[in-house]
Amino acid sequence: MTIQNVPTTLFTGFFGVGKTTAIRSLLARKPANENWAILVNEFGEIAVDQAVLEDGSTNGQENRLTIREIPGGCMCCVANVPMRMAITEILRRAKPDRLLIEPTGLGHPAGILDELRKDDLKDVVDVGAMICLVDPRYVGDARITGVDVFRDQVHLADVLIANKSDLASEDDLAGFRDWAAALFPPKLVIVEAKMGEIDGTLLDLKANDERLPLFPHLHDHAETQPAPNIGTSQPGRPVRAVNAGNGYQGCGWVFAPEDIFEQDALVDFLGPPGPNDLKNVERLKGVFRLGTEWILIDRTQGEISVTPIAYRRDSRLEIILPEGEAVDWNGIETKLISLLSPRT
Ligand SMILES: Nc1nc2c(ncn2[C@@H]2O[C@H](COP(=O)(O)OP(=O)(O)OP(=O)(O)O)[C@@H](O)[C@H]2O)c(=O)[nH]1
Ligand SMILES: [Mg+2]
Repeated sequence: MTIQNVPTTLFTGFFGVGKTTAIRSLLARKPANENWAILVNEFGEIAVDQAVLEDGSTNGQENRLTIREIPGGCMCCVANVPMRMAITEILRRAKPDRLLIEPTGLGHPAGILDELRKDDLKDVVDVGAMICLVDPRYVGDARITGVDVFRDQVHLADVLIANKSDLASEDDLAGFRDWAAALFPPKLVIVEAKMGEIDGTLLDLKANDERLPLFPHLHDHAETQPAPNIGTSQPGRPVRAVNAGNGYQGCGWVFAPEDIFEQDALVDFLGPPGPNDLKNVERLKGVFRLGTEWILIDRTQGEISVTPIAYRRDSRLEIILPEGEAVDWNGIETKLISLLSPRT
């Protein structure tokens, strides 16, 4: 059976704005008879979003959902897992009715769109309206709006969502509305949302193929590095991988499934504010075993949340900081190991 014109939606937006949350919200409302496939691409080498998305699929429909992670940088530049191969493979395996793609917060939407619209993929996927989530509290913050990748995410989007509207003030939302209304070319849809609860019909909107990137060169300068072989963790001896690029640096750890953490000590350490090294965290997320229970710890610049999670494979953590921030990954690892419950 040839696979053709699979409706495909790209979810863009900066680190921690709520892309995975929006996909989870849509999954919770997925028609029971539809197969969906999700491709998630993370900046760091240690993937956490897959665990979060699997958690959202506990409505008895696991067999109608296929998730694939591409860790370690921009998905169309990762040398050892070319994006087209990943897409072809997931489509062949899942034969989905719909494909949702979440690039990293620093993903170059133009590069990804180019890949989706050329050669063999152009008939296989039917790319719909691009959905970009923004945090209305930061549309006036030049540290974010001045970043070329962010500007292209917004510029190329057909649908603009002000997510986290519950955390924004009326002034923030008014600022967002003014900013969004002034964008050119105009957006098809501009909406406000909380916890990524967006209307499912947005997935069926057509893209405006005439939107051209402001910074087409961005993609050309992306680094392409093969993912490292990080080996296998042993109890009390995690493995780790560092990653850098596009103005950020990250480190991720995988702990052995036997390793057990204690929630309060972990949350105290991971902040905010956390130790000096972690004061300027851009993004931190991890899943941890606490005996029989497991939790997701999710920290953005300003907030941290701790929630139970159904994932049960291994404890893993990914931390991202702006490049140039002094950070002692060895020291953080030693501290994390010291937080493990003694083995009996
Ligand atoms: N209060 C509030 N929290 C939200 C909202 N949307 C998402 N969050 C929380 O923000 C954190 C980050 O959400 P994610 O969905 O993981 O963000 P993301 O864009 O996928 O993050 P990356 O993939 O790391 O770039 C999580 O703790 C979410 O629960 C919202 O509308 N309101
Ligand atoms: Mg995500």
